[in-house]
Amino acid sequence: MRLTVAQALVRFLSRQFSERDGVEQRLVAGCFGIFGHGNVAGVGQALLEAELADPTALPYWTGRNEQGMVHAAAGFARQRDRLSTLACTTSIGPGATNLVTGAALATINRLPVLLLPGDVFATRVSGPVLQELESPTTYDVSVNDTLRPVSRFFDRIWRPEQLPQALLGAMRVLTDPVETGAVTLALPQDVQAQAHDWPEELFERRVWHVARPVPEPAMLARAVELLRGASAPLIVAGGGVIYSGATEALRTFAEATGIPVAETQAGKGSLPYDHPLALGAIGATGTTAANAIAREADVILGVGTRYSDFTTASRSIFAHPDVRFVNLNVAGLDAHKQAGLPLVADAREGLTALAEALRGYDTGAGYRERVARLAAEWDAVVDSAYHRGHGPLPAQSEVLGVVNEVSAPRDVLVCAAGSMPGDLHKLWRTRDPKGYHVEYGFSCMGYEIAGGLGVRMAAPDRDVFVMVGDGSYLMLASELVTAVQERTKIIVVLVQNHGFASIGALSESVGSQRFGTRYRYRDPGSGRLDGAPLPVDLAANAESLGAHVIRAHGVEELRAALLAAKEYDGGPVVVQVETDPAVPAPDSDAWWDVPVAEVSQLDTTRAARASYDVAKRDQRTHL
Ligand SMILES: Cc1ncc(C[n+]2csc(CCOP(=O)(O)OP(=O)(O)O)c2C)c(N)n1
Ligand SMILES: [Mg+2]
Repeated sequence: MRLTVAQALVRFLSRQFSERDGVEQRLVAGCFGIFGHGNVAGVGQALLEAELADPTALPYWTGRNEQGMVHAAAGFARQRDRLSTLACTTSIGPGATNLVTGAALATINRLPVLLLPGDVFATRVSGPVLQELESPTTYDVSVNDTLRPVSRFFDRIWRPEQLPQALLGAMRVLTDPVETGAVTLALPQDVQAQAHDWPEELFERRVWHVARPVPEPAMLARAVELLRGASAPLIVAGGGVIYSGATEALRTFAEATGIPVAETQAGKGSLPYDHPLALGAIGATGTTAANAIAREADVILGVGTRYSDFTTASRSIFAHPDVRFVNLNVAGLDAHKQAGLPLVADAREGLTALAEALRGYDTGAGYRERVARLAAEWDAVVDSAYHRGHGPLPAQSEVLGVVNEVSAPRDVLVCAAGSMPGDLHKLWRTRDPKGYHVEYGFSCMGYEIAGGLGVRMAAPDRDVFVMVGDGSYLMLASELVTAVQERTKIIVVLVQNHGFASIGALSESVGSQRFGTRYRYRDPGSGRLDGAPLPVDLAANAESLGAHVIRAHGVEELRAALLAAKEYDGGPVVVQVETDPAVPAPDSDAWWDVPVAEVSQLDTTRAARASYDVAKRDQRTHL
């Protein structure tokens, strides 16, 4: 079949499916793009031809910023448990390098996204082409090589003959739960347009099975032995529990054994918040309940977690002198962490096998009661944080409370950076395994709106509440326009506190006096950024982009606005609310390692360093 490289690529992608547990879905459900000279005549032409022949072949959406397109693809993939994703086509040069942040986010969060940047001429006859990087030492690098370290698979298609193998390799990585992340196929602009005779088999319908590896019996036996000897075990549930669809298996396992469950950011939703064995969030942004149990636990069963520094409170939270780890994880990299006993397997398969092998084991009524009591104490803290009645501006925790109370159990909460992820981790009451979507692998300002768009595209039957700070909004709100164009309903709660409340509080805690974290005029007198607040009106900004905007003053107006937003059906709604940045969320009783200056002229820094040195003593490496 004679087609251009780009036409062959589009035709191939339209025929790829993933399958797990017998359920098939499109592997690449569509393509975001921004055109430039590096892709308009190649991939752009192929997408046009495909759309005219069959609009469902590879649906196309126009993005506003390439980074935003990748965020949307990552949000989509996460909502679909990594079984389906989107492609992103870009021009060469800045269009391609704008992908880097999104690619890093996807790879760090282990989310499949397919990136298709244009690249410089393979023939080099027209070089240096507009936006080409010229190196005096080598002619075979381009700006796209910046995508190599942030991609789990990278290939450049210098010749049409290379395309079939590259495509098969790309699909393999996208559908492998261990290897998945950003997959980049760089496409020189002349090669995109080049015709070639392709074998028909290339375009046959292909179904990529997503594996559920089972635990090795020898390792299972060792894990069971360790767990049977535990008197105060704890499960740390990570994102792998959700992606594997293992929440039911987890619940059955926890109920049978009496082992309580603490959740990482990606694992939040593994159990409903009010389950008797749910301790809620663990670590630096955890609940006092989970952190108290974590300090005493003698065996930690990590399930689908990569033990980020927030989860381990920078390696200070697992304080039992003889604590041991059993790590059920599909990825060897994670299974071996904390010198744990590696149980390399799919979360659902592993939990089912463990439940069977641990029959008869129970932590006992006393332990179950202690867990329930600590959880109830935390729940009372959440309740008062939701209903603080702070004035004149509400506290952020009250805003989270109203969003939680107005949202339906199956609605999805999306967030990524600022002070909200930490507050949400400890305070959000999750009622559905797919109801909580905080991107905290990369914690990327600007993910929120774009990621929320992808979530809604993946789950059109759920309302999506995007919580975004003013700083994150300013970083990247442009996909609002995409949501307007597609009439995609997302409810954006824009929390205005005039700067970086999160980093401001962090700055203060490390003795840096909130330096450079407020959005203030430079004061002519002091010469510093401590003048009046800036006259920025983000609600007007959102309005100007075509979003439906509601300005809410205080908690009750916010409630009414969100109820109205739930009823609205004309595309994105932005609800702006101003909060008091000075009210902190309830304390987690946990630490985060942010090194403080060892010598300083400032009293604040010296005091912070003294506290840092004390906290550092609790840090340990588990060997
Ligand atoms: C792209 C990016 N740049 C910088 C940071 C570091 N950072 C984390 S939170 C934050 C401030 C966020 O401000 P805002 O969105 O207003 O949220 P708030 O802290 O006020 O809750 C910054 C600068 C980041 N996470 N991502
Ligand atoms: Mg802010």
